[in-house]
Amino acid sequence: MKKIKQLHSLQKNSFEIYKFLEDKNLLENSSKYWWPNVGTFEVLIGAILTQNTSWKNVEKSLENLASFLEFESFLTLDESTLKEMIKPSGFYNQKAPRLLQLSFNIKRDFNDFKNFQANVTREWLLMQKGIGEESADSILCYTCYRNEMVVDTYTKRLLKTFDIEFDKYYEYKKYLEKGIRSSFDENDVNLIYARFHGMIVEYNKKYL
Ligand code: 39A
Repeated sequence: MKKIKQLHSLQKNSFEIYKFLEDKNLLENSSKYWWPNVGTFEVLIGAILTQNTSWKNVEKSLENLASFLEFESFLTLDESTLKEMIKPSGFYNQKAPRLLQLSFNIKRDFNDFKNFQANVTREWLLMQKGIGEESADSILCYTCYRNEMVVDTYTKRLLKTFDIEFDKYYEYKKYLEKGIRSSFDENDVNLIYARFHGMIVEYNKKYL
């Protein structure tokens, strides 16, 4: 349920917020989709490691994991080695077994990573231990190139500055997706969602 803080007619739709962010050149030093190495297994690992920590810490863990970032080589890691490698991004006692279990489940249900990318559903991801809505949408948007917008605490903080607040994750998601879907060609939506979320994160880091 939306908490109305100003007249509807004065409220921005999400495309106006997208344009407001675009004007600020927030992604001038980023890659095309903002998240590095989109479409790879590394993004899935990053989406779990970034829970409750900063991206700088995730980068340190990803550097430690450099030779295990391919799906098949990640499967060869044992839990204690993985814990050691992901220590910089915190909660390693939780994250290591969850990452390994997730990888085993991908192997069991999809056999290879390409098949996972093409066929995984949001429901499958949400059944995995340690994957909530934000991580599921990050994996779908940045690993699988799906039209799914990510909502996180940065999103909520930015929208609050425009007096836009909702109770539920899916209400934020629908609000953000609606303005973009009605303004862009269907084929461009994944890229726009990816950049929109990236701009929201960078705006928070720079201004909020
Ligand atoms: N918080 C974050 C990030 N900050 C990020 N980058 C910068 C590139 N990614 C990919 C995810 N979460």
